[in-house]
Amino acid sequence: MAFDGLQDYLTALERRGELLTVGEPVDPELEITEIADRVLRAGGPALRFDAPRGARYPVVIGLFGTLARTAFALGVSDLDEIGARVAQVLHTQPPSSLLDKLRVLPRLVEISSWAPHVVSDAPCQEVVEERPSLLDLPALKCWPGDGGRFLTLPMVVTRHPETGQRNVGMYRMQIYDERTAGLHWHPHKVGAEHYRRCEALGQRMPVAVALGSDPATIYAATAPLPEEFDEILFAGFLRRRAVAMVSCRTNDLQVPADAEFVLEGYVEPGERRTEGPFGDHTGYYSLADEFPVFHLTALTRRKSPVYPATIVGPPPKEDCFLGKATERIFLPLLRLQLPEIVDINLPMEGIFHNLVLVRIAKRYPGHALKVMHALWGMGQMMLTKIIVVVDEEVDVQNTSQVIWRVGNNIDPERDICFVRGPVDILDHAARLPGFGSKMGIDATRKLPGEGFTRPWPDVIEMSPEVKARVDALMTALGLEEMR
Ligand SMILES: Cc1cc2nc3c(=O)[nH]c(=O)nc-3n(C[C@H](O)[C@H](O)[C@H](O)COP(=O)(O)O)c2cc1C
Ligand SMILES: [Mn+2]
Repeated sequence: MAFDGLQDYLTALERRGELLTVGEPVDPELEITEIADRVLRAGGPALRFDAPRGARYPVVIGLFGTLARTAFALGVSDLDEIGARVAQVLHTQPPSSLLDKLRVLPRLVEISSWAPHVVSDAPCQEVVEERPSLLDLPALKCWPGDGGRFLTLPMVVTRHPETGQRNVGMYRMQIYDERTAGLHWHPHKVGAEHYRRCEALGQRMPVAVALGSDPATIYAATAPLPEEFDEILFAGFLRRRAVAMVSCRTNDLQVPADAEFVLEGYVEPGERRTEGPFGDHTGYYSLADEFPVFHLTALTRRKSPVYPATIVGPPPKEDCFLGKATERIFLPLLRLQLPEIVDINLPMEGIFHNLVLVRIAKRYPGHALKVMHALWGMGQMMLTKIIVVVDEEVDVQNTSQVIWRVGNNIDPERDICFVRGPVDILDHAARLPGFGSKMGIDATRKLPGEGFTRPWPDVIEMSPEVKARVDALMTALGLEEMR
């Protein structure tokens, strides 16, 4: 099921009892954060603040505030359903016989139906502001040490100046004044690459920022897709319905027609300004640093828009659930390259780039090392600080099991490998920004071919016959509750 934009999604949430409207005046500076954080920790509803102090528009937060809500936002009851659909598309073989062709035809037609289309009349352009100002937006100051107010859920649209390839990424923006904002794309992200290309050509780069959309489109902006893959096409796949796009008024980019607000503008080559500090998703402040500057040329909006926000900070926060969606949706993609991977878990406390637990079907000496190095060579996985590899009988979703196995199975000097390479720009412990060391822990059972000649003991388990006998006995013993 696809939603007709953010407000349609909010209506659906309300029907499920997952939207609370707050009529009391609440301050977008710090107060909304504290309320949203408490509600999220309690597994509570999404929140709509109708009277944020000093603001012209309502603020909504918590769109992805639980795992179940995130699944609902993406039109499924379980995120693995999307992973299964991804696997199905990936395994569509090129047809050989005519009969095969006829068989795959419906699927190919379905794939082409996800491609975005352009409309001329769009809700996000119902109002074109005559005096556009970023200060009209009820942007949050999230944490006490933040350097100002930030757009925290923006879909930032850019285009590669040579190939024309579009990208949509979620990169926070710090509002400086009516017409300018900082653009915090990390150097490893696609928006930053487009900007580097523009700078090399000495060109001004058009940028458009959409705020609010169908939640699947919002999620797509956070997905670590290969650089050549259009997030809007991916959103169409998630929604099972193409995204309608509309051309901007003052640049030649396109934005989702269903957006609440659209900020049109550009960044100049060579221009930088101090951005931050910002209470980040690591749970620490990311310190002030120099980032490119967005210049606003137009602000368009719906007649009655709502402003979408999120907060990040010490986990769990909403981005943890978005990350879990990515873990489930992208597993089949990883398995395409690395079929030995049975499952992965990026625990929320590991804030995604710090810790990845990998379950593999180990087949040969050095197999765990091969998997680590492959992951460090794959897209944003390259930023993973710690990769732990376990055997296929270990459920990586159960971190208690993983810790138990890892502690038992490693000889640290032998089984921990250190490598150097790019690390997340938010890694404050790395000795240089964005460049440092990473660690792999091979907690698989060691093989003779790996030089391990001692006997390897079995894990303790009761025999099945005794288990069956005791199943029956438990009731007789008055212990049926503990069966
Ligand atoms: C709430 C939220 C805020 C984010 N903020 C940033 C940010 O400020 N800078 C950044 O580089 N990535 C940020 N990300 C992560 C990117 O959106 C993510 O890496 C995405 O895959 C980037 O898209 P790209 O591969 O097209 O560059 C954020 C993610 C979420 C969920
Ligand atoms: Mn991208």
